[in-house]
Amino acid sequence: KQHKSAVLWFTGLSGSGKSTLSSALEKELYINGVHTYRLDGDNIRHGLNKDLGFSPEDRTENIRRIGEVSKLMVDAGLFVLTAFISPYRNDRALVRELVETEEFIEIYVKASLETCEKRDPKGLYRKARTGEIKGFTGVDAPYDAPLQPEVTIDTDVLSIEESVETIVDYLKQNDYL
Ligand code: GGZ
Repeated sequence: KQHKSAVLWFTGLSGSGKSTLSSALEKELYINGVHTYRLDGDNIRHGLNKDLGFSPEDRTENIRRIGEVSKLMVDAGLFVLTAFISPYRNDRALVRELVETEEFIEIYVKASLETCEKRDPKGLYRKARTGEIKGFTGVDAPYDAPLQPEVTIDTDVLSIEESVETIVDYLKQNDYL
C-alpha cells in the first residue's frame, strides 16, 4: 500500500531527545518502506538558515523557512521528520496551516528542564546558567508547550524503543502507514 506523506514535527527543549528520537524513528520507517527526509540543525542551521541566530525574530524565521521546505518535501511525496526546538506555539500553528492540517503531526518531546540540564550533552545549559549564553530556551527564553499535540513522548519515562513504538502505532492507527 502506498503511504501518505506527512510532516512529523518534533518540538521540545534542547536535550529533550528530538534528534535521537527522530533518527531512531527514521530507521524504523525505512524498514517499513517509507521514503523519509530528516531536517535538523546540522543540515538547516549550517546551510539554508546560517544567517539566523536565536533572537525571537530569527527563531520565527527559522521555523517559517523549515515549514516551507517541509511543505515542498511533502508535495514531493516524502515523510519529513523535523527536529527543532520551535519554542513558539504561534510559529508551529502557522506551519500547521501552511502544510495541510492532516499532513502535520506534532510530536511533543517532553522532558523536564531538570532532566535536560542533567543530560546537557553540549554543556550549553551550564553556559546559559553562568550567563555565557544569553536567551537560552528554558533558562532565560520561553518554551510554549504544545496544548494539543498529536503525540506526546515523555522521555523522562519511555525508552527510545518505546517512544518509537508509540509514534509508529499512532501512524498505523491513523492510516499513515
Ligand atoms: C536554544 C540554542 C541556543 C539558544 C544555541 N537557545 O542542544 P542543541 O544546541 O543541539 O539544540 C539547540 C539548538 C536549537 O536550534 P533550533 O533551530 O532547534 O532552535 S529554534 O527552533 O528555537 O529556532 C542548541 C543550540 O541550537 N542553541 N543557542 N540560545 N538553543
